[in-house]
Formats: sequence, structure tokens, C-alpha cells
Amino acid sequence: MSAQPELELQAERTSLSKEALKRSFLDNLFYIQGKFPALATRVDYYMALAYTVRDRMLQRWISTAAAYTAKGSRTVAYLSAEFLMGPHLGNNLLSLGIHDEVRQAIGELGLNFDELLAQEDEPGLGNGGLGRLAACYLDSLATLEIPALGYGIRYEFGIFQQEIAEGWQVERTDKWLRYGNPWEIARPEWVQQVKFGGRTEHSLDEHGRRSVRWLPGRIVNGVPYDTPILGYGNNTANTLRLWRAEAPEAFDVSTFNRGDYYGAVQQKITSENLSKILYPNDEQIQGKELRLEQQYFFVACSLQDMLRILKVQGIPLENFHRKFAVQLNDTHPAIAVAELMRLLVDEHGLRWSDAWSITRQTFAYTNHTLLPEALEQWPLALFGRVLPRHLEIVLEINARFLDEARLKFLGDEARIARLSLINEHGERYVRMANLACVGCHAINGVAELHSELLKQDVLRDFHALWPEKFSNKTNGITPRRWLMLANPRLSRLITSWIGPGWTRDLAQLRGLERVVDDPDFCSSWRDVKHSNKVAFARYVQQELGMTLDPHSMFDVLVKRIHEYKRQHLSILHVVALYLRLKDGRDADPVPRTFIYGGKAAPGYRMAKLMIKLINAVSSMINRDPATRERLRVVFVPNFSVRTGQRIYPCADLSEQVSTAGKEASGTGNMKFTLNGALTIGTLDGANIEIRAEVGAENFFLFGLSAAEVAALKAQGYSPAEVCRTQPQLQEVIDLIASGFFARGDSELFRPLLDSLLTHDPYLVLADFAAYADCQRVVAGAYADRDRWTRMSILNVARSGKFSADRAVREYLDDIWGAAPVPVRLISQDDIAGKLLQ
Ligand code: F58
Repeated sequence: MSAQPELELQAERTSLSKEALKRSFLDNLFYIQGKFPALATRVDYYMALAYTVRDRMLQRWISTAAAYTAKGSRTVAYLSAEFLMGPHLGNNLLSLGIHDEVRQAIGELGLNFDELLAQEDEPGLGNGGLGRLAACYLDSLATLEIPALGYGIRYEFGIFQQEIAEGWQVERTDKWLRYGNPWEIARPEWVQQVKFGGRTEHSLDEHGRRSVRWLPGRIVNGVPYDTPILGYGNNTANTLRLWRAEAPEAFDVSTFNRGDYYGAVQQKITSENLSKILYPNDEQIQGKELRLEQQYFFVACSLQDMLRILKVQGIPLENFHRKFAVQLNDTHPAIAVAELMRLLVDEHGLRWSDAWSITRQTFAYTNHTLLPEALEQWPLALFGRVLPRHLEIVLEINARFLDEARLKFLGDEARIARLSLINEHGERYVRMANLACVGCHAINGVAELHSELLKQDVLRDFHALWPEKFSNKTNGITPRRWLMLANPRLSRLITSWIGPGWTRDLAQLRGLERVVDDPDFCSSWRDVKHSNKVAFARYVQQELGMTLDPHSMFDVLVKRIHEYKRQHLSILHVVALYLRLKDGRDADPVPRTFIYGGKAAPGYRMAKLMIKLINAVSSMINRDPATRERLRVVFVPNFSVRTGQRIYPCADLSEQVSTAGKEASGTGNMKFTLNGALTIGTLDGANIEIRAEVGAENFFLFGLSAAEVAALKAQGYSPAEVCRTQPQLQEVIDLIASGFFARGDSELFRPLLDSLLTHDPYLVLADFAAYADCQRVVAGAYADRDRWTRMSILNVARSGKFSADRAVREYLDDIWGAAPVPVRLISQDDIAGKLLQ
């Protein structure tokens, strides 16, 4: 039997030729969207295009699945409560290498390609750095051809959309799924059940062995939704598997049968709430039951899914840790340690010691914070209510672990109390970082300083116990999205001078050092930055009705709003500049545009007040004719992956001004550097390594070091005293306190000023003078156009280390031990051949 005619049709469906792309696009408009041009909306066109691209991804996805299944290859499972993927369409076009063809094809159909790209609702399933890091690592894993699965939650509502009203942040729900999501495929056939609450029953089985049954109070189904993650320039398409909570049918019906219809409905709603919404806090979430349920939900689904895969591939349970390297992205999935023990011991009858050995060899844990208040703890009572069996397991792990620790730290009960998985001070808590440390074989920080501080401070007792578990893995970012896609002008320029090798081997950017003195190259470099600034100014004009001068220096601070990140340090300095301009005192030689962006956690009052302050300063200063030619301030609403892609390429100066010892790494700092911005920054997180790479002479350093911060605090720090000795700073504070930026309301910013003047926990005032001095040096450097260009080129040339490819390779070599599995494309004939055999 021959299937030839169908096969030809199939090939047409995945052809990359422009004509085929156009035909598919129109086909999809008719057959998927059910529209013809006169009625089609821009969203219809976007969808038609998305499905056109998806068809072309599926052959790789299927081929990849086939290659991995055939090989039974070692697989990285990246467990993360957040994946901040950003818009898919542009990135997928880039990975497929058809960006330009598709742009042309769409243009020839009389449509505007950029307008279609803009229709995509970006999946904002993360808060900030941590979620975005997970997305960058998936990109690199696929590009390096490593078998990998990202496991997380398919939140129905992602991070809120930020609007600014009267200068205040207003949150709007993120309805990213409202028109459907063309990039995912639901796999209801791989549904998993997750138990919650209830109680446990202990008994002896027929062999006299203890066995435990968990009788849950309720069960929730997890349905996986898979999204393909393409490698760049290869045939790999890995999977991001996100779980959606659903009420199990059978459970509803049983309640229904008992006549409790409303109860059944209620139960359905409660179950489905689990994956409704992402918690929008970027550092701390205290004791929210639903949050713990979310964590357990996706972890339980993911581990059971791994067991399913093991079974399909005929791999014995004892080899779990050989098949899977499971990375815990912070402690949000740390309950996995107890859950894997439960699955192995309770459900598969392994001995505790064997299960423990498998568990420890399976997991590795990445810490992302140095803020002590951000370390997750769950009230023991709540933990036991939601996960009664896991509490027993945690207590058992703890008892055995502390016995072992006591042998090492004879008589040091204070240390034992710090190591314990249970915090016994006052109300009892389960400490998730301790659970992660005990249940894994590798622990890492995300920048050198951070990893050192973990060893000395946050996790020092674990380091004393198991120094060999600790390592550093400095974060990285994907150059595909953050340079090629975000900054096509710079990418083209770089490629035209050093070739395209840098896209997969970022260290090759070093080649730019050879041409740093070429006047043509330097002038093109400047032109690119200028064009990016013009494009951004146009965007701001359109969106905010504000005019920016692309000849001014673009000084940018975008990231989550937090006191430790010190947006207020920067804005105080803007006010100082304003005062200097007004008085005609030594004005800066260059006009500046300060660009801010970032979301505040909805419940974080101080952060919201910081946004209000930035906007208040912006609206007063921008309208002052005496200064508006030299100083402008803009707050770009709704900072996201998409807006980031516009902002990083247009920056001249990147502000990385956190209090030293507080920012674990930062990754925005890397995005700016890669796009040719120079950094003004403290010795914090990865700034230190950026400075070491690009050279101290190409980096604007200021402020106290982490050690100095600690010393100053120990010695007793008085912010009011700092103010008294610095008249310029006092003037700034006085102007804000006067109500000048608040239509005369002298109360509005009082909480912020009071905090600075009485505690100043993040040493804003202590670092102010150094920051202002350093900004003066920056202005001088910018005034020397050629010198600045040279510094900008050298920053990019030396930023290769910050590729996520490098970071992922380090994880592979030191922790995951997985190897590339190149994928051979299976043709339609192969598949049809199998079917028709
Ligand atoms: C960030 N953490 C760090 N947490 O602050 C940043 O320095 C680092 O570069 C980045 O991780 C990647 O390593 C971070 O983004 C969160 O957003 C959590 C979300 C869930 C609640 C707790 C904070």
C-alpha cells in the first residue's frame, strides 16, 4: 500500500519556502481561525502565523522524542515554580532560522509583521530573575542538545500587568490565555493524581515490614501541557511540561451521588484554584497554604511523570538517579525530597536506606537569595495538615540526619538546632532550605560572591558538614533572545565583522577586540546604538506621549522594585542633579534620560511608594523648562520580557546599584553588558565578575563592599549623621520632604524618608556620595565619545562568560552528568512507513 500522495501534502505543511509559508498561513486563517481577511482581526493573523510556525516545529519535536526514547538517555529535569519564557513567536522563528523569510512573506501578504508579533500575550509565568533564568537554561539545554524537561505550573494568570495611574502602580490580571495558546499541546492521557490532607495509617505487612497508607482528604488531577523548546540551529526540541490542576471527575460524582451537588461544585473550584495564579512576590511569601499546595502539586505530578517515563523506557526504579538529574530551582520544589522518598518507600516498597541513597543522588539545589527573610519556612501545623505523610517523612529524615550530624559536632547543640529541618524557636516551622541541603548531592549559589556568602553565612553549618557538596555556578543568559532577537542591528554588525560563530559560542565575541580601533567599525557601533535609542524614543512617544532625546545619555535601571535593589538611591541622585541644574552649579557635561521600569509586589508598600516617587520626580522635572533639555525621567510601565527586549539594546548606562551582599547574582546586568551598555555598579552579585571580565577601567564602581557593609552595621550606622555631614544630600531630602514633588503634600513620601533617616537598612545614604561622585565620572567618560565607544565595544567583546551556554555546561560537567544526544530528523515517510507496515 502506498501513501505517496498524502506524504507530499505533509511535506508541504512543513516546508520552509516562502510560498509554502504563505499558503500555510492562509490555510490556518481559514481552517483554524475560521476567518477570511475582511473579518480577521490582528489576533487571528497572529494565530494563523503561530500555527504556521508550530507545524514547522513539530517534526523536530517528534524526532527529538523518538531519539530520546530510543536511547533512554540521561535527562535533566529542571523543577521550577516559575518559567518566564517571554513571547514565543519571534524566538521560534529565530531558532528555525526563518525570521527573515517569514517577515517577507507576511509583508508580501500586505500585513505588518511587527504588528502581528505584538499580538502575542507573553506567558509571564514568573516574577523576575529566577523564572527568567529557568527560561534561559531551557534555551541553552536545547541548543546544547541535552535531553531535558522543564517542569512547572501552568498558571492561568501570570504576573500581573502593571499600569500607572497618577504615578501609582495599579495591578491588572494577566489573561494571557484568553485567545488560546497556540504553543502548547495538552496531554490529558498523561494526567497524574495528587493527594492532599487526610491522615496516614501505619501497619505491618505480611512480611512484618512497616507500611504506611496515606488516606487523603482530597485528590486533584494534574494535566500536563507541553510546549516545545527549540535549540538554536539544530534539530532539538525539548519540552517544557506545565501542570494544570483539574478536579477529578470520579471524585465529583461520588459527592454528587451523595446528593451534595453544591459541595461537588465547590470542590471542583477549590481544586482548580491550585494552578490559577502566580504569587506576585519576588522575595518573600509567608505561610500561604495555597502556595504550599501549588509547590507540592507540581512536584508530585513531575516525579510521577518521571516514574511513568522510567516505566515506558523499561528502566528499573533503582536506576531513577541514573536516568534523571533533578535540579531544584530554589526551595520552591524542595518538597520533592520528601515526595520521592514517599513514592519509593510507601508506593514502591523500597527500603528506606535504598530510597534515601537514590533520592540524594537525584537532586541538586540552587539557592537564589541572601536575604534571610526570604528563606522559605512552613508552619509545621499547616505543613502537617496539607501533607501529613510528608511531615512524618521530614521528621524521619531529620531524626536520622541529626543523629549523623551529632557524631560530627559533638556536644554542639546550638549548631544542631541550626541544622535541624525544624525551626523550634517559638512556633515550629519546616525549613525548606535545610530539607533541600540534606536531600541533595550538590548545592550551588549563582555568582562567586553569593556562593562564598552561602558558605560563610546562610548555609555555613551545612558547609561545615559537607564542604564537597558546595560549588558556584555563575548565572548566564541566552544570547539568542537577549542579543540576536532583541538587538538585530548589533547582531548583524557583530556578525559582519567576526562571523556568526558567536551565536553558539559567545566567547568568540573576543574577536571584536581586534577591531576596536577600526574607525569604520566604531562609527557603525555608535550608529547601531543611536538607531536603537531612536526606536525606543519612538516607542515611548507612542505609548506614553513623552518625547525623549536620543542624543542624551540613556541611563537605565530596570528590575523588580525592592529596597535592597535601591531604585531610591538612583532617584535621589536625579533630584540632586536637578538641584544642581537649577542653581547653575557645575552642571553635567551631558544631557541624560533616566529610564526606570519594574514591578512592585502588590503588598509591598515601600516598593510601591518608590514607584510613586520616581513618577512624581519624572512629572515635575520633565515639565520644568529650565531643565528639560538636560534632564528627563521616564518610568516605563509593565516591565516584562517583551519590554526588556526593547530597553536593554538602547541603554548607554546600566545601573546595578544593590547594597553589596544582597543581590545573589543579577542577570539584567549581563543583558545590558551584552548589548553594549557600561555599568555603574556596586561590588555585588555578578557585577564583580562582569567587572573582572571587562576590566576595571571599563566599569564604574562605587560604594561599600559586602565586608564594609557588614562592618558598618556592626559598628552602628547612623543615617541621620550621614545626612548632617552632606549638605547636598540634605537638600535633596528636604526638597522631597517639602512636598515639592507631591503638589505640596509633605506627608506622601514620609514613610520612605523616615525609613532612610532612621534605619536605612540598605545603606542608601551611606553610599550616596560615592554614587554621585561616580556618576560624575560617568558623565565625563560619556563626553569623550570615542573613549565611550571603545569601552562599550570592550564590554561586549568580554561578555562571553555570561552566556547561559557556559553556565549550563558547568552544571552538566559538575552536577548533571548528562551528554548531548544529537537528533536526526525523522521524515514524514519514516512515520508513515511505520504506520502503514
Ligand atoms: C533572583 N531571585 C535573585 N527570586 O534575586 C537574583 O539575584 C538572581 O540573579 C536571580 O534570582 C537568578 O538567579 C528571584 O528572582 C524570585 O523571584 C522568587 C520567586 C518566588 C518567591 C520568592 C522569590
